Amino acid sequence: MAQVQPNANVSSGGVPPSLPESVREEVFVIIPAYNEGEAVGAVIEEVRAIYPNVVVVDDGSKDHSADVSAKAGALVLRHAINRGQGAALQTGIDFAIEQGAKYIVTFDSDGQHRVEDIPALIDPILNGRWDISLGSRFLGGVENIKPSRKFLLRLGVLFTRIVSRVRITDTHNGLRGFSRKAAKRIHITLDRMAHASELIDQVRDCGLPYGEVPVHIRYTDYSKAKGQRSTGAFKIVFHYLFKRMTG
Ligand SMILES: Nc1nc2c(ncn2[C@@H]2O[C@H](COP(=O)(O)OP(=O)(O)OP(=O)(O)O)[C@@H](O)[C@H]2O)c(=O)[nH]1
Ligand SMILES: [Mg+2]
Repeated sequence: MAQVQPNANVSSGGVPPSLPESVREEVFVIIPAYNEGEAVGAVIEEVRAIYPNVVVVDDGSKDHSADVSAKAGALVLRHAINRGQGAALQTGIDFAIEQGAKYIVTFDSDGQHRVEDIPALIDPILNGRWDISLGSRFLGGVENIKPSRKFLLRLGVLFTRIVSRVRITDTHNGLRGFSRKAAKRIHITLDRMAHASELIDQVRDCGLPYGEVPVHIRYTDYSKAKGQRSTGAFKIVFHYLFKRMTG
């Protein structure tokens, strides 16, 4: 049986609060959105104040997410039907590569992520330390999370440790950074939420160094009402294991 991988590298802090303008212009921030019309505009404005290249992938929303995103200055790609967060991320990553992105950040549209965390994701890539930064709320911080969600996320970490044999501290965190080289090696095939586990397997196997970066996640009343149900965890495990057995 394969050995459990040693703990992933961890960023030790000391990261500058902002990146040079020349680097910021090479960053593409990919924001998947599904019925996030209420929150996505403010998220885009906050990100665009610092990172000009913001790509929203409107995942077949039935609300005005796409219009709000375009008004806030994002480049908007649309799925004609709702395909899931995994599919939305892959669409955004492919587009960013095509556009010549040097660094790619994935960032949620429900207001849970902080723009201030982006330099810490890019810095180790910029300095050649690794190619993939995985955000960790358990190394950084998390506000207003329900204990039941925290427990499920911890179970997810244990699942990843046992099944994928990767020791990281926050498997289902959508805040990540990739070098162009790494983004080209990632091919998400699980359209819905199980993509996070598939992604970790690809990170493990892609032959590039990776590490974890402390980030802060804030759960708001809006994001809690809009976010995942705990029962979704069963679907994630089922989709992921089915793919592993058949794929
Ligand atoms: N739920 C859902 N989100 C999608 C979909 N496609 C894209 N997304 C976006 O993916 C991001 C993460 O979705 P969430 O449902 O908040 O998932 P999460 O943050 O892992 O879960 P919570 O901890 O419950 O917030 C959000 O920006 C969504 O708008 C989809 O089909 N369903
Ligand atoms: Mg969320």
